[in-house]
Amino acid sequence: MRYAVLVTGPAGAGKTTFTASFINHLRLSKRTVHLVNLDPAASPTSFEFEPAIDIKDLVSLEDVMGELEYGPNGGLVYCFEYLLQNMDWLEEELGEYDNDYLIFDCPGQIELYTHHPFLPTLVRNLTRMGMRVCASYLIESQFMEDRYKFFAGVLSAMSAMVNLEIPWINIMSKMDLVTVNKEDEPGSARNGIRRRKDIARYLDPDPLLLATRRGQEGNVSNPRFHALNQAIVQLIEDHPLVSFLPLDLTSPDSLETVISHIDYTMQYGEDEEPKEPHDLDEGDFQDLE
Ligand SMILES: Nc1nc2c(ncn2[C@@H]2O[C@H](COP(=O)(O)OP(=O)(O)OP(=O)(O)O)[C@@H](O)[C@H]2O)c(=O)[nH]1
Ligand SMILES: [Mg+2]
Repeated sequence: MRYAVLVTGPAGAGKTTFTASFINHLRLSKRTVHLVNLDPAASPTSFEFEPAIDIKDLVSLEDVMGELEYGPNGGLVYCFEYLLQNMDWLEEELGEYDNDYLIFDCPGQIELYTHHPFLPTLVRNLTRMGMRVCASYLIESQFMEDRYKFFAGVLSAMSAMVNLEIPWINIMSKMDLVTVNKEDEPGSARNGIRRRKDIARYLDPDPLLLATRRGQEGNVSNPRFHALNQAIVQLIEDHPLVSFLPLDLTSPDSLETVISHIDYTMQYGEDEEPKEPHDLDEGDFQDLE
């Protein structure tokens, strides 16, 4: 059986870094894992592990920009169109990996997750090839510093989930950057220090975070936004699709918990009993009310 994990999410969310830690962890557990680089703009120095399959062998952003005079964004879209037309190239490359775990490091272009047909087509192809596919979607913990940015992240995750319709894990990355203040100090969130209770409200998004503080942060005093916020609150309340697993790469337990959830959604190791994911209560940031 082959397993494919797509590592997705907006620019700079920590996809490439997570991918490397993921591979490292699986290799230490003596599992066969390979990196597939799908980012035509990735620099060769950004990888800790050599990709087994690299989209840049088919098409690179640098060449597209140089030869066809595209800008960086148009160039990326061109690269994906090109890959879409050359799926047989990818299929051929993937053919060599028979019984393996493949981790796909995806680019950070948000268009790719909201409306571009590239990822749905890729998923259809992988599924047709008999792979079990799941996606992880990373947003970084700094998104919790600004509730509007955070809900934009939640909506982007929802939109990507609906677009792909495959088993899905949302991850709050870079949790090492969040310092937790146990005291209920007023204003602590504004200084980048959060209470554990607050963090729990973000990991399992509490739409009231968006509704109750209207106008208090200065940038949404226009009443028209109130109606919009209410509508978004309702959407998130009615469709609670998104919750986040915290990922702190400085903690091996945290990484292991996230990986156990990914394994579980794909029922990794079909001949074994399905494994329960690690209990989230072991993590640092849950259920602290
Ligand atoms: N503190 C901290 N920094 C991180 C972590 N993960 C990534 N970073 C930093 O965040 C930046 C972006 O990380 P990448 O892994 O390249 O992010 P990416 O999502 O692959 O970025 P793109 O491919 O450009 O979309 C780098 O400077 C990393 O060093 C983390 O867990 N903790
Ligand atoms: Mg990257």
